[in-house]
Amino acid sequence: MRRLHAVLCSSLAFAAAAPVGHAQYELSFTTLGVENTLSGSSGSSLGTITPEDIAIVGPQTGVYSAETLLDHLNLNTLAGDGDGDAFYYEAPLAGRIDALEVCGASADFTARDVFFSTKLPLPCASGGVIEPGDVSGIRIGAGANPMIDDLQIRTALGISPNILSFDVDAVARDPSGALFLSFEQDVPILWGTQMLFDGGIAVIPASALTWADCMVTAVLPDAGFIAANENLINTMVVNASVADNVGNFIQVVFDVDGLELDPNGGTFTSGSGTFPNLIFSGEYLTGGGILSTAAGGSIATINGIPMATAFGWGATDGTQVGLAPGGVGSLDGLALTQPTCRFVMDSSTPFIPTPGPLNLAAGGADPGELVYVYARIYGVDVPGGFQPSVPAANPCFPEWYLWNTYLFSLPADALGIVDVTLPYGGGVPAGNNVVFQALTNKTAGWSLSAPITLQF
Ligand SMILES: [Ca+2]
Ligand SMILES: [Ca+2]
Ligand SMILES: [Ca+2]
Repeated sequence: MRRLHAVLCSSLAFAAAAPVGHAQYELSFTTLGVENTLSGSSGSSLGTITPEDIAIVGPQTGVYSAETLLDHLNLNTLAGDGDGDAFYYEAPLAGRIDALEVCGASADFTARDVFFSTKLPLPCASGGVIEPGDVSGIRIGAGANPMIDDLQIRTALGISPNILSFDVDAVARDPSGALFLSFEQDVPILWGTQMLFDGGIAVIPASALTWADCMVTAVLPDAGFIAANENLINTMVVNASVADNVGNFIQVVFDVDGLELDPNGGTFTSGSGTFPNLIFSGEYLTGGGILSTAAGGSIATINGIPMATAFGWGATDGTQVGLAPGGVGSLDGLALTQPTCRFVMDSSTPFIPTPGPLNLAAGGADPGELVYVYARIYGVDVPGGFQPSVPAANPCFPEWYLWNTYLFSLPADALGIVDVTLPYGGGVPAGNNVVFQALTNKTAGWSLSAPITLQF
């Protein structure tokens, strides 16, 4: 097996992150409830989208189905044992991924370019806690990597420290550097002179934010304001004339939960200014509906596909974003990108305290291509530890998790998935965690998967 390792490792060194060169968009999103992919993902655990998973749908997924981009087990591995309880598998981890943004080049973004907000505080093993009011990523080495944090948002919008339940639930970054935000609760802003309802949208203009790459390094106090209040958003919802997941007319948004720039451009005007058109999801937009501020309120269109069903034409059933129909709820976070490399591991058996089944799944391989699965026993669980990784240039997950044990290789099925359940008879000492990572040759080059950790 040494030779195989040598071949694969040298292949990684030559892999280049070449642009995919596709004009169409992919939509990354999170969901308010548990949903299933339209494809079924070959019956693997990748076919379940929980509120702690990030899904992606678009032209690169083969069939038009949402698929897992990053599973909660991947984020668990990235964050490490942040709560220091010497237990490396946490469920729930972050409650929900309730806001999503991709920063940097939107072509060929990787897991480290994904920024998000959480419902619960997410402690990171090597430093920092991602608070519900932050928008953050997790940097290599398991530390919080904020795009903008709770305190900066409070400063820019004049939100009192006495407001304890402060939770970002939608974010969109204008290429100009402005940030659009919505919150989970109604929040008094500008020192109580205005109320931003949960169905409204605030803006922090670019002139009030200093950026270093994808991180806000300074904010101007009290420079943000309401871009669209909840009444305006509700008017837009009515104007869109959109059906919910049982075909009923939707009259109010209830809560804006996801935001992104409208890929079709244009602007909207409110009482406070003129802004780029935004697309948004919301709590009453069931069936995974997405609307736009364009034309006074309309059904959003991505790659020419309407993102909801017009009232009178049946239900919005979720298939427009690649979810399996049947009571599909609303979308939570939204982020549009150019098509990107997707290769991810998951498992339906994250905690294996005694001998029994051990499930490993990988998704996003090219159909028929061999998927190589590797592992590394991290060792006896220490409080606050995390699985070490090193940067590795490849089109998919940008780090190698230092695996040293080859497990198996199998060809991916027609959906690009390998799903194996092995009889695990013991062998890993109890109280150890094991990191798994897959490798495959994709059209874009030799690619590493997002890693998972199983707890023994
Ligand atoms: Ca833990
Ligand atoms: Ca949040
Ligand atoms: Ca909101």
